[in-house]
Amino acid sequence: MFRIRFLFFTILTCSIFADSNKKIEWPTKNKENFQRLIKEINTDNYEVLDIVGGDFNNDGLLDYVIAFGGRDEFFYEKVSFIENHGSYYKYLRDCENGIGIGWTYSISYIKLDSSSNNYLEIGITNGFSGSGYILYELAKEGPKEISIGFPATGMGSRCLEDIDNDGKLERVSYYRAGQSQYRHLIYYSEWNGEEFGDEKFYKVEYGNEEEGFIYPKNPNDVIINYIEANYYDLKDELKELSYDDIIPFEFNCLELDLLYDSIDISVVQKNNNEIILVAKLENEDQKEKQFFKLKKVKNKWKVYSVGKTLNNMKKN
Ligand SMILES: [Ca+2]
Ligand SMILES: [Ca+2]
Repeated sequence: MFRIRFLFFTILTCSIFADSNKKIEWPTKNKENFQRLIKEINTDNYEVLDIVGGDFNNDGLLDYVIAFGGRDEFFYEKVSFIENHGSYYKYLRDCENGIGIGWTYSISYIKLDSSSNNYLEIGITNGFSGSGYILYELAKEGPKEISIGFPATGMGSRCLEDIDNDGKLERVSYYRAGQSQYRHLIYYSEWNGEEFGDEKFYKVEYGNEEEGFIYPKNPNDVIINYIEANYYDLKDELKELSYDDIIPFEFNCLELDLLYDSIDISVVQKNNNEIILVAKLENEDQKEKQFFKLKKVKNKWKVYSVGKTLNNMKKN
């Protein structure tokens, strides 16, 4: 069950799960020396789950990153770096997992841009709702962590990919946002040669079958959708849900993901094509009230006006 859930999640985002049937490519040169070294490093008698070769120091010789495991066939227990000196191999050190949570499960040799710099990327997951990466460069003493990408909430995914196909990798973040739509918000940051810059909004991706915005059927759902879209600043959704122009309002959704459970929406006034509802949010941290007037246009409920009190509703 656990594995199915994880796979389902990763398909929606960007991570590629380690292939358990992957054939291990052992180096062919100085093989005995290499295997002896592996035995020395592998004091806990793990299985070798993966070997990735790459010329990290640009000396024309392939260096190797070895993933050891044993708890199951997917997750790594340790990842070791071996430098190729031509006539012999030298163990430098293990790749630290500075994030200290979750499990690592994939290794890749990557370039972030057209420079000669080479990096190692290790995939990491908390096992159910979050996945990310750890990025290393090769320092003299061994692999050095230079960037960790993992969603702060533990929900969502961060990965390195070239979203605009310009040959440079961006750090891309996917967050599941709200419950009124099955949507992921996608943000990206550019690599400037040393670090990833500020996160910028990229786009919304809908995970439903239509892969698009689904207009909510009843007034309550319109309001929840409107509150979420306002919170995440999703202009297209707000526009779609508004009768006219978008009406700015403040509704402090500290626990937005729990909105469906904690919000109370009730009808104040109603006729065939017009309805006024009040949304109340009340818990330990907050107490909020917001009135919404909706009008029916071509069988869709649209937000006509919004206000903190019934007599003070804004209409743009
Ligand atoms: Ca090398
Ligand atoms: Ca790019």
